Formats: sequence, C-alpha cells, structure tokens
Amino acid sequence: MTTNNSVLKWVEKIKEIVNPENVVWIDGSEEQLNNLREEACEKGEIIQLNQEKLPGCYLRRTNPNDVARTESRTFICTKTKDEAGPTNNWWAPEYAYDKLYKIARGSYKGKTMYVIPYAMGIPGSKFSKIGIEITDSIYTVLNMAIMTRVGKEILDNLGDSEEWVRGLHCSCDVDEENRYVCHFPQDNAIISVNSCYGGNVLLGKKCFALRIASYQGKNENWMAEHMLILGIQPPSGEIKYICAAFPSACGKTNLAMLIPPEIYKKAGYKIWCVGDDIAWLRIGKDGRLWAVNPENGFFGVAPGTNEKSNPNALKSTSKNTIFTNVVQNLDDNTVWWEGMDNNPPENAIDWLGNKWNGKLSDKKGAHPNSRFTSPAKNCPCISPEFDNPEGVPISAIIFGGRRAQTTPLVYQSFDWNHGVFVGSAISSESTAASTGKVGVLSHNPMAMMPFCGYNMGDYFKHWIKMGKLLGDKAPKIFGVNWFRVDEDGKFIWPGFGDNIRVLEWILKRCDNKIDAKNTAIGYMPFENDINLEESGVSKETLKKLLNIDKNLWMKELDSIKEFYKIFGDNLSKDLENELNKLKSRLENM
Ligand code: GTP
Ligand code: SPV
Ligand code: MN
Repeated sequence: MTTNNSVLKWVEKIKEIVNPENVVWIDGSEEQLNNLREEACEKGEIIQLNQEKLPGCYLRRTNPNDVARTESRTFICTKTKDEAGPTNNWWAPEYAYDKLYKIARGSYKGKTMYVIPYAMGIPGSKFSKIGIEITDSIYTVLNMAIMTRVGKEILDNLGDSEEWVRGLHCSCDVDEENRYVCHFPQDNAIISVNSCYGGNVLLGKKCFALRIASYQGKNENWMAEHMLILGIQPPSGEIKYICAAFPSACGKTNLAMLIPPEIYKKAGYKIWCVGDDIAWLRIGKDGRLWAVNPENGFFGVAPGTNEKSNPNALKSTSKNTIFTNVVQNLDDNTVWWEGMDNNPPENAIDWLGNKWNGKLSDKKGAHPNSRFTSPAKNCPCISPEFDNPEGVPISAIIFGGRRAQTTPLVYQSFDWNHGVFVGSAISSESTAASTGKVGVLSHNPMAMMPFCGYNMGDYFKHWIKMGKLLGDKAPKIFGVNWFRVDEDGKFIWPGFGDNIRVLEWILKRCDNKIDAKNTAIGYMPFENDINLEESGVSKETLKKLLNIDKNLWMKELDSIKEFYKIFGDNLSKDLENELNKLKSRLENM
C-alpha cells in the first residue's frame, strides 16, 4: 500500500517482534471493514445488534478488569525525568522499550497483525498529522475507523515523509498487572500492552492527539487541548466559536451538542458541534486562535445520555455505532444503560455478560464508564465547518470542573494570564473515566493532568507564551461549574441545555455588550444578566450559584499554593504573581 521506507521498515521491525500469522493493511474500504465486522462477530469479539433498529451497530463487552484508562500505568518516556515533569509517571526510553518489547514479543502468534494508517485532522490541512497503529484487535481497528480518518489515502498523503507517529498495541492477555501505556514524544512513538479499552488503545486519541501532540505543540507554537469546540449561533448574528476544557466525564460531549431550551430555540439560538473531546489550536494568518477537532467520531459516555439530556448524542448512536460495556436487551437485541429511560429491560445481559433483570436487580447493568463510538457525521448538529481544514476562530475558552462547592456557575478572568491561572487551578472530583476511586477532589489543570506529554510546569509557560503571541486577539477566558449541590447533595443548576444561559452571558462579554461585577476571583454576572426565564431556577438559587465564600476561597488558595509547590523553580513567575494577586484580592474582600 505504500513505498514509504520509514513505514515499511518499522512494520517489518514490529512484525519480527510480535510474530503474527499474517499482516493486513487497513485500506479504509467499507468492504474490508465489513469483512472484519463479520470475523469479529464469529470470534465473539463483538455482537451484532438488531440491524433494523440499530443498523451497523455492534456491542462489545471488555474484560471486567479493563474498563477505563489506567493513569497509574501510563508513562511519558523522555530522555530525562525532568522533561516528563512532576505530574507524569516517567521511565527512561531504553528501559520502557525493553520492558514493553519483551511483553510484546511473540504476542501476535497465530493472530493477524493489522496496520492502520490514520490521520488526526483533515488530511492535507496544516493542522493534520499522520499516525500508523499496529494492533491485533479487530475491535480496535473498527473503533479507529470511526474515530479517525483511516486508509490508503492517508499513506498517499504521507508520501515518503518520516514524520508520523508510530503506535503499537498488543492485547496480550489483558493482564492488568502487565498493562502499560508508554509514550516516547522524542521518537513520535507509543506502545500500549495488555489493554483493549478506549483511551488505552485507540492510540490516535489521548496518546497521540493529546500526549504526543501537546509536546509537538510546545515546540511548534500551537496547542493540543482536552477541549470541546462548539459554534453558538445567536438569533441575529454570526456564529461564534468557543472551546471548553472539562476533565473526563465532566460534560464536554453534552455541552458540545447542546439543544437550547424552548425559549432559546424560539428566539433562534442554535449550537453547532465541531468537536467533543480534543482541540488542536493554532494562530491563524489573522492573528486569532483557530481550532480544529482532530477526531472523526465521538467516544462518548453512555450512562446519563437520554432524549432529554443529550438527544443529539442519542441520535448519533442510532447507526454505525459500537457500544462498549452497556446492557444488551435480549427481547429485541438493542442496548440500554442507566439514565437512558425509566424502563430497564427485564430480559437482558449486563456489561459483565451475566443475565440481568433491570426491574429487579440492585446492580448496575451498564458500567459507569460504558461508551458509544459513533461517527461525527451522525450528529444532527454537526457543524458545517467540521471538515474545514482551516478550523474555526475561537472567541472564548472555558475551563470547568466538577465541584460541589466553592467555584461559581461562571466567572471571567481579568486577562489572559489570569485565565491561564484559572485553568491551572482547576480541581475536579474524579469520575469513572479513569480507574480508581470516584468523587475524590484533585487538581486537574486545564483538564490535562493525565494528558500532558511533557513537564506541566513548561506547559503553563507555553500557555503564557501563546497569550503573548496572540496579544489583543487572544480569546477571553472563563471558568464554569455546572455541579454545585445543595445540603442534600442535589445539583442546584439544571445544566445540559440550560447551560446555554451561561454561554449567552459569555458571548455578550466577548462582544463587550454587557457590564460585569468586579470580584476577587474575576468578573462575574450581575444577577439579572443570567436569563432565568423558563429555567425553573429561582433568583435565590442563582445567588447561591454565584456566591463566593471567602473562607472556602482561602482554602482553595492554600490548595493551589500547595499544588504549585510540586513545580518548584519551574513554576511560571506569571502564575505565582496571579496567585499573589488573588490572595490580596481575597484578603481585601
Ligand atoms: P469524556 O468523554 O470522558 O472526556 O467526558 P465528557 O467531558 O465528554 O463528559 P460527558 O458530556 O460525557 O458527561 C459525563 C457525565 O456528566 C454524564 O453522566 C452526564 O450526564 C453528566 N453531565 C454532563 N453535563 C452535565 C450538566 O450540565 N449537569 C450535570 N448535572 N451533569 C452533567
Ligand atoms: C476521557 O477519559 O477523557 C475520554 C475517554 O474521553 S478515553 O478515550 O478513554 O480517554
Ligand atoms: Mn475526554
């Protein structure tokens, strides 16, 4: 399929290590993918669902030990530990290659080795980058074919260039004790062994488009971020684009596909989805910041997705979708998950593969991190700019997290550097998207803690530098929190579609159409400036949502200070300065 020497040599080298029965190059044709779907069904790797109700849809149940990203087993392998920084696990490259090649050696015996050429971004665009993933898992091939642009054209596009990311995935025995995901940013290489789950093995996604790409971006003056991209079309006026970084399972897919509440719909508001998880951001010829979504599909959280919360996501899953670890309804061979509706199937199989009666069982039927893999084109509100090689110009950047207290519904940073501080100070309660305890509060700067491919101290400096390059064309930066709760632990903001009420305020701020309160933590809305019409939210509640509790913020300040300590001398002086300014503003509150 190619005469590119660097590709051919690498494929030969890997072949010698993993020792497959045969080699198949993925050409991207529907015919080849169809044969693979059939083969995977025969082998029991995936299950074909009801083709009338869910055409082109399949179900996959993973090994129960392999249901989320494993951050503790994810490594950045740079020459020095300092290059990986204090927030990443580090191994020396030689050590990691040796250890992982030993695990990989002979592991494809009797199996087929699939070679997947793929592009992140629109092939031919200056934003786009090419990768090749080798895998022994058809499930991985089929997911990559949805999540990225794959096939022969990608190799044609690559020509004889040596600039592409080498990705090796070996399922091995899916042994969690020997599961490792290693990144070699200085070699453009990734090796992942003993997992078959999402972010661990779809190497174009978190491994390439965030960890490797963030490193490339630092060296080439652009940014790879864990951000959704959406276009908001106000009743009269042009579409404005916003990026938002929230940690895993904190609402990116939901915000990216938001359907406005009736009153906004009637007024003429519309949201266009450009991306739901990753943004690559570059400074355009006009000096503004432009974004593309390097992916071609959604790997979305299934539980909680329903006709009310996210109808666009639900529609995206109606065809050509792979469901992972959801409930299989045996009555009509369709799928179900918690939060889909109030009618769980009685005659079903749970994510573990056991018989399950949703009306009687007190156990969950779908895994909390069960997911759907759907083509982006399926989304009813996919932006007409989705395939634009230039991307879209960004007016605002939003940072958010899952916080029961402390951070308000929305606030605006005073300027770019203060905005970088707001992003760097994000804390969030952990979710099921990564292995480990759920609900634990920890720092997750820019929602990139698990995804930054180099020293996060340098990453902060890179953000500061990008602001300097952008100058007065820099997007405005905001903080949001949809997750504040009352004394009973119930969310007090309705969220989902109603989040457009906050986006409206943000847009007005970007357009200088509205004044704001100058507070210790940033600019904040006057209470009448958040439209509550038909929201069911009272003025009282809004007051609570916007409340700044000095004591809690003093504690927040201590926690940020403590977090910053891990960067030692490498902490940006600009951020230290922002921290001190926040301190004095809080003290004077
Ligand atoms: P990743 O794919 O892991 O990066 O997650 P994500 O950031 O795209 O999160 P997603 O939109 O899938 O939402 C994750 C969970 O948060 C789901 O259970 C949603 O129902 C819930 N959620 C999303 N938006 C809101 C909101 O505005 N309010 C509340 N209360 N919950 C929300
Ligand atoms: C996340 O965890 O942020 C995801 C899912 O988007 S995964 O692809 O597994 O990383
Ligand atoms: Mn994500």
